[in-house]
Amino acid sequence: RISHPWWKDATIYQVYPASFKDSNGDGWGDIPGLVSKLDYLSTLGVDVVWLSPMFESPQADMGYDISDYQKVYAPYGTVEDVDSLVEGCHSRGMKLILDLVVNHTSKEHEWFKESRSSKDNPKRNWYIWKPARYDQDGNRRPPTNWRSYFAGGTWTWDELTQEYYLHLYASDQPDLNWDNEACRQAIYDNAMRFWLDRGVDGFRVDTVNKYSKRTEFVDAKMTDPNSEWQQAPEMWCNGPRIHEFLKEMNTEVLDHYDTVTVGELSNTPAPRQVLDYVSAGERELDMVFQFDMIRLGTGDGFGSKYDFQPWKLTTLKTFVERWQKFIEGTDGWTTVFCENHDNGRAVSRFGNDSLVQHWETSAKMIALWQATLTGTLFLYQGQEIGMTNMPRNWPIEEYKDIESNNFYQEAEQSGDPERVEKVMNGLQILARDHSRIPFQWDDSPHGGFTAPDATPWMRAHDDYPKINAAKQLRDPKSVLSFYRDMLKLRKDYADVFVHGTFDLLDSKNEKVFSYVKTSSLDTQKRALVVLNFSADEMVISETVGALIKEMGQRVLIATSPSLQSEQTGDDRT
Ligand code: TEU
Repeated sequence: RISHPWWKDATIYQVYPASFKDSNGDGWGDIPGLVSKLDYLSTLGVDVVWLSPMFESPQADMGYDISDYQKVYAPYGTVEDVDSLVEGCHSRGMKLILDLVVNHTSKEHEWFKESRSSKDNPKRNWYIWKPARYDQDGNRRPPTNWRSYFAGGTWTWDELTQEYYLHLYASDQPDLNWDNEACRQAIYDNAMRFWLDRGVDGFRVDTVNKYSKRTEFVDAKMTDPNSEWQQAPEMWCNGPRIHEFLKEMNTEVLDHYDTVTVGELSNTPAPRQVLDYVSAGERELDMVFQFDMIRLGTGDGFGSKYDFQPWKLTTLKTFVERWQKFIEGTDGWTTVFCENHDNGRAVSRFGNDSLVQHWETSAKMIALWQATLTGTLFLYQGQEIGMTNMPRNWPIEEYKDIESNNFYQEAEQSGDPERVEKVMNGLQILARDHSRIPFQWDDSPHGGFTAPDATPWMRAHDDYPKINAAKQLRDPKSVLSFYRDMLKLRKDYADVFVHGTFDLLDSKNEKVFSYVKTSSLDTQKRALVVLNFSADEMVISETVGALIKEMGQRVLIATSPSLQSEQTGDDRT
């Protein structure tokens, strides 16, 4: 037995507080609601709960705009409720991690209010302020032409002090200036130590590669001729001091606690660069989310994110293979995930969500796929019951996300109906809203998420009578039961599934995804995984057929009942 840090074998379950469980009938999920479901999570096989931001916030970006790191947004509860949550997790042998959102704050944070109050305020340099530029006609222009993630530019003019401030996301989310030492110390104290001292076990670190901006603030090259704003991730991702900052965060804070960190690395595409963040020897982050696969289907540029691009299974395989293999022979670690609060539902994107036909096998296939991959496994709330995207016929008014709304408005303002249609189609598949609708607990009104007479902050899915946790808990063959079985199997054969090596088979096959996992302890111990990503009945390929002969026909687990019956008890291998 090799001993690993606890978080490598863990299954981590993401809870989006607004939409998980409402205990007081105000239409918003809350921490007491989450506490009431801890037994459900523990029975499923969850080891760690990751709670998305529940801090004080005006909710311009659903809590990713924090106005006080040490307070809880009142509809979610209180700091004492978080204490009960920590206690509730720990008493069940589970851990709790929070979101660490410190690339930016809300514009309502006291720090920003002070910073914007005058040019000589001591906190002026806690944010990034720049003077205007003026064009030939004397018109005021922002310092650069950068496009923000949420459409529009990255600079907002402040009348009082006559300068622009930088925001990579909404103008409500000014970027903190990590180059300022006092600002970094305040972050460590307010956003980190405060919660670690209360027993929290670590953080999911939001937008972690964006703290260090490049020192020269120059225009990005024109990639979108239809817009005045140009994408410029190279100006702020993986900047010059980023590794210094992350090392400091460890020596100053994390090293003094037993924690786990998982950082979000959008726009860090190369394995070598990713390793710089997650190599254990570097002491920066324990693991990261790399975004290649989760971005499948999105348009190439910032501005075209919702121009849906059909994708091929072979591309998905390439991404999975790359991020499975990049740690081989290194001291790095990887993660496995196919859903979160920023993306559409996996069964609707990677599988088939037709309730009349394929939904159930498809959701189980995704479980089988995810639970047999190497790395720390992350599940997003509702994935375990196969929750699907919002119905296609829901109008734009049901989309509440700032990003969805900004992209839609931008299309409308273009005056081009085709553009509007294109963006709407993209949103119907990819919008962040799909994962944010209420959790479907049972078949009572609003899927049992809130009181029957309450108005949930987002509408519950029309299909909750068919897809809900209560129904699936009663059924040993349900998607939920399958997830529970898969999580157990993953633990029983952790050397193969969590820590094993990955070898892709039939890389060119566009319908079936097959691979072999080999134990990290004994290379004779192998598992063959065969996943039919198509709606067609497929015949086993020659390569797979030969392997089945070589390995013996012992079926460990299958999504199809006929295959399942071939399972041979103690003979399992
Ligand atoms: O997301 C950052 C990020 O890298 C993007 O994937 C983001 O989801 C957006 O869709 C870009 O188009 C994190 C949070 O997960 C997200 O919910 C926040 O909106 C964002 O940071 C800002 O804090």
